Parts: sequence; C-alpha cells; structure tokens
Amino acid sequence: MKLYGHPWSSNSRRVQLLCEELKIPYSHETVDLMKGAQYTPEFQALNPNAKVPVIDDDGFVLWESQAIMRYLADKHKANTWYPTEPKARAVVEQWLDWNQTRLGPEAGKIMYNTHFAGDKRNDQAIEDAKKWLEKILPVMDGALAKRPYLCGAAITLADLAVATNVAYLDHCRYDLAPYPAIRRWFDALKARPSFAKTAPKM
Ligand SMILES: N[C@@H](CCC(=O)N[C@@H](CS)C(=O)NCC(=O)O)C(=O)O
Repeated sequence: MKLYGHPWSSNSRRVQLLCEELKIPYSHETVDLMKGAQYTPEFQALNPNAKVPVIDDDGFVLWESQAIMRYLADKHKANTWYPTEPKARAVVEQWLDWNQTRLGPEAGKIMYNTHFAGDKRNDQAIEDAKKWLEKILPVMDGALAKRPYLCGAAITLADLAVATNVAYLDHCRYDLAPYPAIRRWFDALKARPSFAKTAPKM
C-alpha cells in the first residue's frame, strides 16, 4: 500500500500511526506541500481536493484521513481499535467527528500560524483558536478523567486521530497544565513506539 502524506501533516500522521500499530506494510510517498506538489495533475488525479493523506491500496484509492483509518481497521479486522458492536463503534465515531469538527480546525490554525505561515502569520487567528480551545479541551479532559482512553479502557482509532492534533498543540508549546487528564493520556500515547516512528524530524 502507498500512503501519500507529509511528515508535518497531522492528518497523514494518524494514518501512519495506525499502519505502525497494526503492522500494515506501507510505503510513505512524501508529497511536498511546501513546493505545491499537491496541485500537480498526477496528484489531483488521486485526490482532486489537493490534500494529503491519500492511500493507494492495490489500486483502491481513498482520501480523508479518518475514512482511511476506518477502512484499514475494518480490512484488518482490528476490532479492538474499531469495535463492531454498535454502541462501542458509535462512541469511536463520536470522537472522530469531534476531532474533525471541533479540535482539528483550532489546532490547525495554531500550528499553521506558529510554524508555517511566515509573513502571512495571523496572530488574531491564534488568539481566537486559543479562546475556542478553552471551551473544547475541557470536554476532552472531563472524558479522560473518567477513563484511560477516549472511548473506555482500550485504545481506539479515536485516540490516534485526536492525539495528532494534541501533538500540534504540544509542538506549539500550548500549555496543557490546566488539563491533567489530557496530559496523562498524551504522555502515555507519546511513549508508544508508533509515535516515535512517525514523529516529524525537526
Ligand atoms: N479532512 C482532510 C484534511 C486533509 C488536509 O487538510 N491535509 C492538509 C495537510 S494537514 C493538506 O494536504 N494541505 C495542503 C493544502 O491545503 O494545500 C483529512 O482528514 O484527510
């Protein structure tokens, strides 16, 4: 399987993390986003959205990081990571949707404006995102105060997906001290070999 991604992309990293955790063989094809490689006709034939990640699994092409995670978990029968029992699965879906709609956009704004925007840096966007996080992160901290992982006693797709956005905050030195349960959870995830293996090189 080919995974088209970028080392600094949280969306790519969550797919890579899952591949490492499930020991799915893959080759990582770097799409140089800084040089606009996502806009080439070759890449847009794979993903007309011009975004990473994309997988090519023996001719089956799929984009959207969390759709890719679901597909791979189902394909490899990773039932603890992505339960088949309806209620257990629904809780994983809940946190995946929350990740895409609540946490991801704010973490992305902070990461982009802190590290990649250059002279387009928008300090107001960082401040606005931080304000939103004051509403968003307590929800996650409250959940993790009651259980080791987002969906219960076992690690799931949701933990990997959400952790890549928390990694952005961590990288931007966002202070997680007010959220001790998130800190504990994130430190445990960071200690997994998959996290070290997929960490972007500074
Ligand atoms: N919802 C998509 C988002 C993908 C996305 O925004 N990828 C970024 C990298 S983190 C990208 O490729 N950006 C390139 C661009 O916008 O030009 C997913 O989860 O896969």
